[in-house]
Amino acid sequence: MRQITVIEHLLIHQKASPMATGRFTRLLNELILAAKIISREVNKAGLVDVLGFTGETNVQGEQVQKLDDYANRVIIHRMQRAGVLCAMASEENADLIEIPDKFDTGDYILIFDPLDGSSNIDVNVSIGTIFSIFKRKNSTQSVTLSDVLQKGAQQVAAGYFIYGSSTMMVYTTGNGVHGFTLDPSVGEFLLSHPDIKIPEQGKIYSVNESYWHYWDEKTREVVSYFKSPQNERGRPYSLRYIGSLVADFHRNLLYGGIFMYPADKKDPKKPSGKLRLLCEANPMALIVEHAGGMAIDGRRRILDIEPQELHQRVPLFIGSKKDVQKVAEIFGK
Ligand code: AHM
Ligand code: MG
Repeated sequence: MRQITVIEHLLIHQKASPMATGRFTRLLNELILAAKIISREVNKAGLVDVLGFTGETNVQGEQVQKLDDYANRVIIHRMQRAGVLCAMASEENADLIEIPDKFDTGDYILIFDPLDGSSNIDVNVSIGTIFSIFKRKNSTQSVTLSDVLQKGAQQVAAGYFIYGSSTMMVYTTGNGVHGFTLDPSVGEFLLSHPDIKIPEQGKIYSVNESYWHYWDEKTREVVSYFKSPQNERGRPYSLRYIGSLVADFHRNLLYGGIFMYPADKKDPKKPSGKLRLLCEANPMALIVEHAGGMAIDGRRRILDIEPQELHQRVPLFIGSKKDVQKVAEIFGK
């Protein structure tokens, strides 16, 4: 069987598309290389203790960094030099990341969460890198925050890397959702899940139910629906919650189901839920919609929300179409 890499797939399937420009291919190539480096470090995470790298420096005399910080640096370092971006935004950086004058620039904007779910690293649970790509609106002036604060529907591509039992890349440029698995022996992501479609109705609900007491009545009604033997499915959905968005989303994308991170009152500083619109909700929403699913904040389509700030948080209900429609129905009553 012919093995197809991400870039080959992009070129074969999008010949007529503006995404098949050398610049976009370059962007994706650099991002993939960054993810391979992160994947290698994630896979070695457990060895740090075994090998006795307990102090500030490792045997090479290098600083031992927290993995999320490491992943952030790898992506920024590589992507600043790619010559195709005008700015980046990371979950780990408070402000826009500019491209230094000494490097070439382009019209693309990259927003990313370098290592989502990183609190799970020490217990060998899957984590991931999430990315969202826009084009700037106006290329004649210097880049500003308003170039980055575009609604999710304007994304030209989005995806994630999951560092799990294998490392996978799942992405869309608006032409289907495709999954590639890293073959460590050849060092390439090879097409393993072409044209992913999420089942129209799922069997799984994923939510941190311990926040029940911090939820409003509608949210409780939503969660009660999925647990109820009297729901439209006629039996309770199974609860699966890893606490790692990429892993929870990826499972539900393939098996069908709904992931929820509702607004809650547990932290008065974050009344709109925990997940970030730009680097978490938007890219997952683009993927789910192109796989036939839906993503809403309860009432609004995630991709239609006009962002007001870089690190804006948003309630998220995402997954199989019928399940998300049910949430919209309950919130709309
Ligand atoms: P992080 O970006 O700081 O890693 O937090 C995001 C993670 C998501 O991966 C996951 O869905 C969520 O936090 C879990 O939060 P909670 O522990 O409140 O259920
Ligand atoms: Mg995150």
